[in-house]
Amino acid sequence: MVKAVAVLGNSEGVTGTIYFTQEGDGPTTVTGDVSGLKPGLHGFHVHALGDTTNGCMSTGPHFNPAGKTHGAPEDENRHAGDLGNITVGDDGKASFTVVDKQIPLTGPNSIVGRAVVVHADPDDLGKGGHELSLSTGNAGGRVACALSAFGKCSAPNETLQIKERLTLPSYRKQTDENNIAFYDG
Ligand SMILES: [Cu+2]
Ligand SMILES: [Zn+2]
Repeated sequence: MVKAVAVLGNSEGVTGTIYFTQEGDGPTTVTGDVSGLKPGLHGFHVHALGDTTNGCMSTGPHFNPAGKTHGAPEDENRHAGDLGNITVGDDGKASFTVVDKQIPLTGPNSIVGRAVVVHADPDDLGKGGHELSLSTGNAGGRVACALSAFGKCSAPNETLQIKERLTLPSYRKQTDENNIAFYDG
């Protein structure tokens, strides 16, 4: 099991944590909690670069190793990074789980080290007829972004278990000796 995490935060009060897990060559499960967004749909993508020197603008276009046009997650013709929309409630919060086959955590098309981006507006999934529909889904500004990096927790409810495990002397010794950044299982 490979695990990654992206921790979102911006100056306008958007915060969130997005966990990724992948078992072998299987699909990747994305579990996230984001808050501080306006209610409604927000485009949610993996962008090509992990570069935030100019904020979310420098994360490049949607991750697109197959050279396709923008689409919905279930479409044949889509960018690998096209994860559709997240739905934000009236309280400004979104909790979501996405299972997707095109965003592996290992290998040449790994998304680890790339950026996860939440947009200001809905992603039209390539079907809006706007000049940007087939490149970005016309999802508006990049409200928040974060790099996905190797992590050790796979979901919010697992965090506690791992904290408990960290207090075990045998486990602490192992992680201290190896300086483990992530682990299998
Ligand atoms: Cu995007
Ligand atoms: Zn796209």
